[in-house]
Amino acid sequence: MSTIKEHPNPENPEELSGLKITEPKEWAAGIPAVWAAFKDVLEEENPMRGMRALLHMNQKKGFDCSSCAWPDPDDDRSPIAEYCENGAKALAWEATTKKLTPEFFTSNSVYDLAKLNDFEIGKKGRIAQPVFLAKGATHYQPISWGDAFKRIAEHLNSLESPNEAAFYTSGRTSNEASFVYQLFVREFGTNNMPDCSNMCHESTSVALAEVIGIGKGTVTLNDFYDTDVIVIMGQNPGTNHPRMLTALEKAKQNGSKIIAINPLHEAGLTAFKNPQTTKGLLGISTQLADVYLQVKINGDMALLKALEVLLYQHEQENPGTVFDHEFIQSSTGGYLDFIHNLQKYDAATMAAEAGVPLEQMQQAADLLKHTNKIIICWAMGITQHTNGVDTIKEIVNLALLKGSIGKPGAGLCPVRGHSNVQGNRTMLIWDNPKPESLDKLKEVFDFEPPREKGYDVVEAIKAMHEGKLKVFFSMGGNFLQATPDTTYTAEAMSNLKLTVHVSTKLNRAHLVSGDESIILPTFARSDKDMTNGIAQIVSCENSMGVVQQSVGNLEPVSDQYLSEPEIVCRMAKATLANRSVINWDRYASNYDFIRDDIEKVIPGFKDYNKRIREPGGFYLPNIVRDGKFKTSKYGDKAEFSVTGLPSHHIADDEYYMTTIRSHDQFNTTIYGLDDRYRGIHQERRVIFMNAKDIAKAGFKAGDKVDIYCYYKGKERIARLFVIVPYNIPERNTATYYPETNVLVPIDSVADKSNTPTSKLVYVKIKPHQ
Ligand SMILES: Nc1nc2c(c(=O)[nH]1)N[C@H]1C(S)=C(S)[C@@H](COP(=O)(O)OP(=O)(O)OC[C@H]3O[C@@H](n4cnc5c(=O)[nH]c(N)nc54)[C@H](O)[C@@H]3O)O[C@H]1N2
Ligand SMILES: Nc1nc2c(c(=O)[nH]1)N[C@H]1C(S)=C(S)[C@@H](COP(=O)(O)OP(=O)(O)OC[C@H]3O[C@@H](n4cnc5c(=O)[nH]c(N)nc54)[C@H](O)[C@@H]3O)O[C@H]1N2
Ligand SMILES: [Mo]
Repeated sequence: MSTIKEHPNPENPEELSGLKITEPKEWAAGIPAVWAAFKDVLEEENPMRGMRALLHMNQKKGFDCSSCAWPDPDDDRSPIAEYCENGAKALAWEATTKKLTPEFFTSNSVYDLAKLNDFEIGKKGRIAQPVFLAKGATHYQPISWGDAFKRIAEHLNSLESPNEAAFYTSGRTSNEASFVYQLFVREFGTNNMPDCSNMCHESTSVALAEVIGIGKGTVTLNDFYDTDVIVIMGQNPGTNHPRMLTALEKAKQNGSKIIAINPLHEAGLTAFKNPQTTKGLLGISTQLADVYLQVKINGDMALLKALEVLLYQHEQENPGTVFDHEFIQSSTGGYLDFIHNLQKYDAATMAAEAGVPLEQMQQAADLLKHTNKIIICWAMGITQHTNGVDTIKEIVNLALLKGSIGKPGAGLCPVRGHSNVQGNRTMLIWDNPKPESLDKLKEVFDFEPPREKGYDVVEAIKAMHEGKLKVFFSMGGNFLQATPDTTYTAEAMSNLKLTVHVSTKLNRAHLVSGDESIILPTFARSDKDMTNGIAQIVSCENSMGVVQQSVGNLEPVSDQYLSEPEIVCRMAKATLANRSVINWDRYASNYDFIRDDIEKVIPGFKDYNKRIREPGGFYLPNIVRDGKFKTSKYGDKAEFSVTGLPSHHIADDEYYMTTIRSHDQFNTTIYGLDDRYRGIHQERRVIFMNAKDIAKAGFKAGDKVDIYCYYKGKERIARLFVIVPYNIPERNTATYYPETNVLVPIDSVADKSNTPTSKLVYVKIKPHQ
C-alpha cells in the first residue's frame, strides 16, 4: 500500500513568494480587466488560437465558458466579447498548446511533481495520453486506452460489492456525459456518486426542495432588469461571476437598489466600470451597493431576523402595506408559527449579533418595505456553514413575507458555481436520487437500479479512510484539494486500491493516489470533439435553468483524447460486458442517441435534439416560476420555517476564519498569485485580519504566523501565512482556499446537507515556527 509518507506533499509547499500590498480597489473591472483578460491568452505560445476561441465563447453556436454558471443573455449577445476576464483566464489555461509528453512523466517522479505548488503544476500543460502509475512505482508511464479500461474493469469486477467504488463528478461535465455516467454507475450497482455540489450549493438544494418544492433558483436574467431591490449575500460576483456585474449595472440603470451583505468590502459589490462600454473604459463607474451591511462571519441569520423584525414593525404600524397577505394566505403555510417565533427577537439585539449598526439595518428595511420586486442572491458565504440550510430557509421566509417569489422581477437566485453543476444534478448525478427518478430509469432501461443512498463527499472520504472504498473514479475535479481536512483526505485516498481521474491537466489529486492510479485525458470545452467523425454537440444548464449547446472550435493538442461520454461508454462496456442491457457503442457513436434517452427519463427535455440546436437553447420548466409550490407539509403551498440562531463559543485567543477565492483562481486551479481587487499581489499564503485584533494579539502587519484549529480536541495546523491588516469585522479572519483546507475538520459539516463548513473554522494564530 502506498502511504502519504511516500508522497510527502498532500498540501501546497509551505513557502512564500514575496507579498506586495496595494490599496484594495473601490470598483471592479475597467481597463485592468481588459488587460487581464487578454494577458494570459497572449502569453501562450499561440495567442491566435486563444483569440479564435474567445470569439466563439458563449456565442449561441459556440461553446459554453467553462468558468462559472452565470447565464448568457437570452437575446442579444456581444459578437466579439460575451465573456469576462476570468472566463478568458479559464480559456487560456485549457487552450494552451503545451502538453505533457511521455518524457515529461519519465523525467518527473510523482514525488518531484508533488513538491511543486498548484500554480506551477497547472502551468505544465495538457495531459496528452493516458498514463498509469503501477503499484509501488515512482513514475507515471503511458498506457493504451484499451489496457486502461481493462484494468479499471478488473478492479471494479473484483470488488465484493459495487458499493466499494465511488464515482465523483466535478461540475464541468456535460449533460450527455453526466447522464451516461450515472447510468453506468447505477447499472454497475451503486449510488456512490459524490459530487462537487456536496461542497457547494447542497445546502441550497436541500432547503429549497423542502420549502418551495424545487432545489433551484426561481429567477431569469430578465428579472434582474425589472426589479426594485437586489440583495446579494455571501457572494463575490466581481471575481466569481463577473458577468453578473453587467446585469447589476443594467438593473441599476433601470432604477434598482442593491443591498450587499458581506464581511468584506468587495470591490465588485461596490462599483463597476463596464469594460464593454465606452463609459466604462473612460473610467466612469456605476455605483452598485446602496447599502453595504458588513456582517460578521455567519451573522447572516441574525441579520435576516433583524430585517424581518423591522419589516414586521412597519407592517404593524401600517397594516397591509409591507407584507403580502394575499400571497401569504393563498400560497404559503406556517405563517403564524413563523410570526410567533419572530416575536422572540428584537431588532437591536439581532443587529448587534450580526455586527451591523441598527441604522443601517433600518436603511435596508426601508428599501424592502414598499416593494415586492425583490431578488435575493446568495452563494458560498451562506451555504458553507453549519446552519447553511436554515439560513437559506430564512431567506425564503423573507421572500414569502414580501410575496417576492414566482413573479416578474422577484425571486430567489442561488448563484451556482461550476458551469454545469446544476445540469449534473438534473441528469441524476446524486448520491440520494429520488425514488421516482430510479423508477423511471428502471422503466426505460429495464434494469434494477440500486435504491440505497450512496456516499456524498464527506461520507466517501470517511469510507475511504475506514477501508470501505477500494476504487475511486473522478470525472474532472481535484478531490484532494477541494475537500476538507487535506491530511485526513490524503490518508483516505492512499488507502484505495485504484484511483482514476478523467482530466485535462495535472493536479495534486493525481499525485496522492491509491495503490494504482490512472489518468485519462479528455477534451476541454473549447476543443473540437469529432468522436466517430461527427462534430459532436454537448449541452449544459446554467444557474437559471437554461439548457444550451456547447461546441468547441479548437483543434485538440493531442490526437489521443477521448470525450467524456466515450470514456464512460467504453468503461461501461469493458466492465459490464454482456451483463449490460444498454447499447454503449450507440451512445458513443452520436450523442443524439444519449439525448434521445435523456428525453425519456428526465422531465422538461422534450424534443431535446431539436431544441438544443436552436440558438440560445431552452428553459427547463420551473414550478415556482409558473406560480406553483410543492411541499410535503403544505401541499401546493410554500412553507414558512421556524429557525433559531447559531451558537458560537470561541476562546479569548480564538478567531473565526472564512475561506475565500482570490481573483486569480478557479477553485483549486491557480491562474496567478494576485488578488487585484483586494490589493494582494504575488502571494496566496495570507491571513486577512482586523487591525485592532493584530495589535491586541501583539502581532504586526507582515508577521509570519501558523494557523491552528483545535476542533474537538484534535490539532490541525496550516503553516506559514503572512498577516495582512484588512477591513474585516473584529475576531473575523479570511484566508484563501485551498491552502487552508487542512484546517477544515472532516466532521464539521452543515446540518442536513453535510456540506463542509468551509466558511467558518475556529482558529488560533501563533508566530510561525
Ligand atoms: N473566477 C472564478 N469564478 C468562479 C470560481 C472561482 O474559483 N473563480 N468558483 C466557482 C464556484 S464552484 C463557485 S461555488 C462560485 C463561488 O462564488 P462565491 O460564493 O462568490 O465565492 P467565495 O470566494 O467562496 O465567497 C463568497 C463571498 O462570501 C463572503 N463570505 C464569507 N463568509 C461569509 C459569511 O459568513 N456571510 C456572508 N454574508 N458572506 C461571507 C466572502 O467575503 C466572499 O465575498 O464561483 C464560481 N465561479
Ligand atoms: N475551503 C474551501 N473548500 C472548498 C470551497 C471553499 O469555498 N472553501 N469551495 C467548494 C466548492 S464550491 C467546490 S464547487 C469545490 C470544487 O471542487 P472540484 O470541482 O473538484 O475542483 P476544481 O478545482 O474545480 O477542479 C479542477 C480540476 O478539474 C479538471 N478539469 C478542468 N477542466 C476539465 C474538463 O473540462 N474536463 C475534465 N474531465 N476535467 C477538467 C482539472 O484537472 C482541474 O485541475 O471545492 C469546494 N472546496
Ligand atoms: Mo462551487
